[in-house]
Amino acid sequence: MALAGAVLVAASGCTNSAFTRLGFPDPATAEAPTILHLWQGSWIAAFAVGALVWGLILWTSFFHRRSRHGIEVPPQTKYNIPIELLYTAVPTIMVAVLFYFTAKDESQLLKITPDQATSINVVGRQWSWSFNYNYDAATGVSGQNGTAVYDAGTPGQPPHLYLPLGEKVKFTLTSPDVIHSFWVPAFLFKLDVVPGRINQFELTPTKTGEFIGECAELCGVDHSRMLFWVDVVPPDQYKAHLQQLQTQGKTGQLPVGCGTEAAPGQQGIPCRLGPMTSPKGKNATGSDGW
Ligand SMILES: [Cu+2]
Repeated sequence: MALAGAVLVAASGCTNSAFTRLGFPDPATAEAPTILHLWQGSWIAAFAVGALVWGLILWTSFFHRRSRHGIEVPPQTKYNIPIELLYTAVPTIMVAVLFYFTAKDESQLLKITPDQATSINVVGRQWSWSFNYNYDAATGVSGQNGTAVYDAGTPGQPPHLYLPLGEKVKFTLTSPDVIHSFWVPAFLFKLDVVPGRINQFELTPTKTGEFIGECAELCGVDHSRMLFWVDVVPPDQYKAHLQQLQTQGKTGQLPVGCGTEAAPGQQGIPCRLGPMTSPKGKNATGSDGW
């Protein structure tokens, strides 16, 4: 319990050191602290349970060890209903508490708001990434109904995903082949990229820099090379990057992987929004306006 208390004091303070993050990277988005706190809370709960179990083990080892002289067997307890009920109730309560905090944070993190300025479609494919940036050529900024520009990588040349500092970005994840997972460790966030399904989330980068991103779902022979870079830059540099993509001729969007974009004569996998974001579902590519 003393150890649990020490962790509680150390981890719940305002400081954000490598020790109190318990192995997590320094959060680089406005949403990441929520995930960090869930992680720290889970560790505090685990340490509390661990301290209790270690205490009981030591207690029985010291105070109920076999006596040096006697060979008597201590009283054996079998079929004790109150203890059996306790064994069942306590783990159920523990799982319920962990589930409650996880579900609470998850629904907050996956909430989609209507006011984000930037919208990016991330396509995970065997074995690299495409990024379709929503982009309005007329105003030079990304917008909900503007022209899109794109960028794409290969296993040998990981692509760069540019993000504007301090601006909320909506991500739409799609896959044309198998399940991948979009993971940027510095964002403390990971979400599966599932064929036939549209997974969405939002985040607001709070630190400039170049961060590594990777696929976190075994997806085939070159899975380990399915890397990308995340460049968080000031908004004017972000705009300049999109303009640069446009001058390179990378306008329009690369295949999203589902919906109306199947090859001629083929039936595309329908795009379906998850039940969390839309109970009715949506069928056509781009119908939610990325
Ligand atoms: Cu993958």
